[in-house]
Amino acid sequence: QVTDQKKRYAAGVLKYAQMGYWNGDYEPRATDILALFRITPQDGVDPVEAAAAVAGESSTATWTVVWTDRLTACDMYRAKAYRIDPVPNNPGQYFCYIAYDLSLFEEGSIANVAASLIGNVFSFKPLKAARLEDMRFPVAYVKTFAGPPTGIIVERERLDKFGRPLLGATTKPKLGLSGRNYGRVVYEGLKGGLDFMKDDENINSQPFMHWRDRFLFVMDAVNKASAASGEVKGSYLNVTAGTMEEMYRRAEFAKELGSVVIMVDLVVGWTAIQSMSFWCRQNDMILHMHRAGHGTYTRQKNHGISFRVIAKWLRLCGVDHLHAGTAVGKLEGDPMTVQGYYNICRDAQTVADLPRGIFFDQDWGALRKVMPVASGGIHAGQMHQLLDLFGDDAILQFGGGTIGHPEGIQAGATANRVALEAMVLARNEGRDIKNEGPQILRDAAKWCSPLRA
Ligand code: CAP
Ligand code: MG
Repeated sequence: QVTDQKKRYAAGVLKYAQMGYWNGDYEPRATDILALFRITPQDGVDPVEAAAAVAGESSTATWTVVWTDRLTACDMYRAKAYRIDPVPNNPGQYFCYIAYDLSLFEEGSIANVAASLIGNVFSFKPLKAARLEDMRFPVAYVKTFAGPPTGIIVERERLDKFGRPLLGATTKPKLGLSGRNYGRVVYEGLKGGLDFMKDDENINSQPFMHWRDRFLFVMDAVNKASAASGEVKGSYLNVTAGTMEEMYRRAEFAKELGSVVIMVDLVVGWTAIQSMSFWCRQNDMILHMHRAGHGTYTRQKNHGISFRVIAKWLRLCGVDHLHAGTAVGKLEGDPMTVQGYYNICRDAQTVADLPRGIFFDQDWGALRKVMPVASGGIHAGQMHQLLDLFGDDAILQFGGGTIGHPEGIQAGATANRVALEAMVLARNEGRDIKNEGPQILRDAAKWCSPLRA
């Protein structure tokens, strides 16, 4: 193998490898940031060279040796591709492992991590495709981030809700309701038994309902439903806007009205998310994160970025709720892979788990835990599957599955709450909810007409 590699060096095929971006003997250090890319080299491109090129372009290299390299500690600063494995059952694809020295990154900045890791490599000619599958952050780097402002434990204490998943619903239709009608939907959903209502991703401040009207009517609904039920309730007020100044203004108003939670969307960008997280920490607010657009780069199996990487970045950035998929419902998702995302959100230490798509152990260094959100075409009839797949520390969110109920919104919310409580009770009594779930639901429906409907 070594002779073969020497020959290829001599033939000039392994340019990036020759520049020092491949080191098959390298033992990653505990302080290195590690990345796993799935690469598909172009026909005729040596996989070692392709891996070295990814390491090069995501750290210090450009397409040729430059004189100024020698003015830096270039041996240390070069990322090192140190391992490459063919991807089972996918001819032409390779898993390549790359180690980065900690000093290549700015403390507490996902924008900086992203600029390196996904900056150039995805349009690089020697590769047909590249996908960032997973990353391992050393605790030394994790501790440069503040993480979730509230976290699962503090959120449950503030809400005074324990021992079951939380329930939510996205107000529908997505666009077009006036403030007053919007508030009515929120009131009915919360009064019927949900813990949270949610603004949709594309509700910001449109001509049919300006943001202040929405906030006023929503908070009126939240306060009335809380008073009527004696429970703490909330509605994720989406503060996503065109500038940071405007987002802060909206968040301040939400706080002034007594909201426990605000929402931003992934589309605002990494730095904006970190800034909103900081604001939430200062103001004792829960931060809900919706992930609009993620499918444009997370869904392809051989190109783009895995959502597990996005989830890791978001936990570092500091969000409290994160849409992480369902595996049942209207959107694509494999149950084991989705469970892997939930583990990233909720583990104190994430352990490598290949069937769930997790390649590295990850020590979260006491960063708080993110509450994963299951949403997208789910309804009360799937309660046993959802509870079995995700356990208690999750938010189950039924938009159409509440507001589409044949007897109305409040009935939809009640059906979901009763289905959930029946299922939690059955599980706590030791019943096999996975298999007996439909029967448990039918039994509960005998006493609950909204569930029966
Ligand atoms: C769900 C939803 C959410 C998706 C996002 C929608 O509505 O409001 O945006 O769930 O997906 O607009 O589709 P329904 P994910 O409950 O009516 O389906 O949670 O996977 O990021
Ligand atoms: Mg939505």
